[in-house]
Amino acid sequence: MAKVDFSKIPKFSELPIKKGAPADSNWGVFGDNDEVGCINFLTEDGVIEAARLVRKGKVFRLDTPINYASPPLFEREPVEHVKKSFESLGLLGYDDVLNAYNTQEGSQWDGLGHVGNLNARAFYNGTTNEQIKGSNKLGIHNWADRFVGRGVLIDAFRYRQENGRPVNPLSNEKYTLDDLKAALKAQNTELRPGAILLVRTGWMQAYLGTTPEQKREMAPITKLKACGVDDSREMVAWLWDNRVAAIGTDCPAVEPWPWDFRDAGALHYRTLSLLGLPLGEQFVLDPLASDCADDKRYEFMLVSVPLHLRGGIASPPNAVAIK
Ligand code: UVW
Repeated sequence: MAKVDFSKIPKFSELPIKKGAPADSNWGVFGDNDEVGCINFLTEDGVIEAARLVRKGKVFRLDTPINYASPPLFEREPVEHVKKSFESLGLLGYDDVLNAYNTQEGSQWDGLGHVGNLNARAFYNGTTNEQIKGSNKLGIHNWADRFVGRGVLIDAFRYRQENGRPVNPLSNEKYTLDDLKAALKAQNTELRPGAILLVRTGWMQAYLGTTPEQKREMAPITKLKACGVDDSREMVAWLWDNRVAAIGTDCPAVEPWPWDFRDAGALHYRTLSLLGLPLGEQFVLDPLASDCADDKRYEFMLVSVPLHLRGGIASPPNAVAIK
């Protein structure tokens, strides 16, 4: 992890800094060859600061169990878990084999090779489609030992509920920037540079409360409706100006679903391809949120160890929050 001089990072209003780079992109800010994007905001000092937040010894797993969604959302394949036996070799033992494992079947970080910018026809930092297809450029392996820092939870679902404006998570309602800021204020939580931001939208709790039949009905890409975070320019300006290293949510797409793939203003494009900002989806945040509400501490150490998959597009977060 390199040292980052946060005072030298340009403000959103100063972007882009590189000639020819798309509007609102940070391409070149971390160097022309950078492949980790906003994960650069996670520093050694930040890890030490995060470790100081561990006071109770409580650990919260943030990933769904593999195959939790039945069927998986967005028509992703279910995993077939086979226990391969070695009995024929005289050994009473097994290996696991996961057939058709899609790294986005449940909780996931979207890596920087997941989507490219429509207008520039390029991925983060100008990476070409050919490079994504034919090399390990922008692969998830670049984050394998980098994803540790101060986690901050915004319980936006609770905030909206307590303020008499409840969100229906199984609709495409959005949480605005004002909602997030107001929830932070109500929680008395500060967003400092290098935060791994988690936003509880209430989707996971609502989804888990549906019947198997309802889950089957809502899973197809054309049927799913889910709440999420507003895709506005102000939202990404705020994330960038606060030096947020990653944003993870308990909903399927971070932004409300459905979003229009042809809309260059979609949050996926604004974050992953223009800012190199990781998006996290389908996280398990309810037990953590309940603990934060109890002790009024919405900050913790967050340790995420993405798959060490060279060139990988995405990964289960393999994440824990430690308080
Ligand atoms: C979508 O928006 C389809 O979500 P994901 O990042 O999982 O592709």
